[in-house]
Amino acid sequence: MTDHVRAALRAQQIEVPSWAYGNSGTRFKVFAQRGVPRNPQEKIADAAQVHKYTGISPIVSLHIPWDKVDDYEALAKYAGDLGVRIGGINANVFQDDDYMLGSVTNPDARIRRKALDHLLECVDIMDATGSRDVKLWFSDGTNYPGQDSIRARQDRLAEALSAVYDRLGESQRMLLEYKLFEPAFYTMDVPDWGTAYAHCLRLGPKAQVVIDTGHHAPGTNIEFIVAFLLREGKLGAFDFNSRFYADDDLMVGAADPFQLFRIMHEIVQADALRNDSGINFMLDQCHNIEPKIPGQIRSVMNVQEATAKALIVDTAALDAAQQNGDVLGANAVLMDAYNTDVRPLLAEVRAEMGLDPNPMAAYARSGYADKIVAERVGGQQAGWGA
Ligand code: PSV
Ligand code: MN
Ligand code: MN
Repeated sequence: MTDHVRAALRAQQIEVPSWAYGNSGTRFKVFAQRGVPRNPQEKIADAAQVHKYTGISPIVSLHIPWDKVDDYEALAKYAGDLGVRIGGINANVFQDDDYMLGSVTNPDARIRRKALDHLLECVDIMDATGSRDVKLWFSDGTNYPGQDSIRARQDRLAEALSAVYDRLGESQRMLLEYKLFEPAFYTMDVPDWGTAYAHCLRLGPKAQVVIDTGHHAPGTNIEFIVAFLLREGKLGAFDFNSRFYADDDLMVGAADPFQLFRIMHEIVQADALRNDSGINFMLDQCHNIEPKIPGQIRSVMNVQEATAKALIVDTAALDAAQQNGDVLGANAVLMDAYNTDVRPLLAEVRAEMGLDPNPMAAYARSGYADKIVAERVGGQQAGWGA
């Protein structure tokens, strides 16, 4: 396999979420697992294990206040000592009683101010951790026609976003995440990529759109959105996960590995895999019934496999078939890559990186799972899905 494919695979970086290591579940039940982290430090330690065995996940996103600590600089140093660094800061303006009718779009100015103060606090935390991105997802919306003015809520949203934007430092960015529905069921205030894109466009170059792969209507062509936003320079990040029905937050690549390949194909074709492309490849998942660290390792490997398949697409043959209007030929070029077993290639790449060729087996052998079960009593809930 050509050197550039191997080099791209060695350089790839995937950011893991701190909340994937805590207990999570559905509204019906959170099943507690033994050995889960009791604090942000232990979540970071678990994330460092994922990096230790995959070699391509050196960044951990935080969610505030789930990961609240007194000293964020010290937390960043702690992460660094474990060989990882703190990435995106995810704001949380959806878990307070005050936010029942919205956070930044709430009709009550006092509650809007409280939500905005939290978003600004997240930027302060970025200053301390050296993070580049603040990720904004709003549960804001309405459940019934007439409940509130759709237009006024957009005005309130724009006002809050602009206040956060103005607070960003030179090299900091704001990532705006959309979601079709849930928890609001009639209108969400940021329901789709078009709404997120329009707000980001008005704000300026430091505002970018996040695609959470679980946040669309069934059947939505996500790779089209990827291609469009890439072309406009407005794709800031992914929240990768997979879904069978709605926002399932299952392991990326589990439900539809072909979709993941099609997404990575658009990324590779746009030369956007490079770490300086400004696209943050994050996971946003919950491991409700599977063990968490292996769940993350598997997920990173799934993204890596889709990436490897996208990298081995015969671009010259694809171009030629497309130019010649050879519909079946072009499709065959893509399917050839997708149907290639890239696991031997990835095993070789890992060996080149000084890693075990089989990250799942290496972690299982390491004894870390038994160690945390013995050491940690009373693990924390992820903060989600109680
Ligand atoms: C909302 O469903 C979301 O995808 C946002 O990214 C939140 O921050 C995250 O889930 C929490 O898990
Ligand atoms: Mn998300
Ligand atoms: Mn989600």
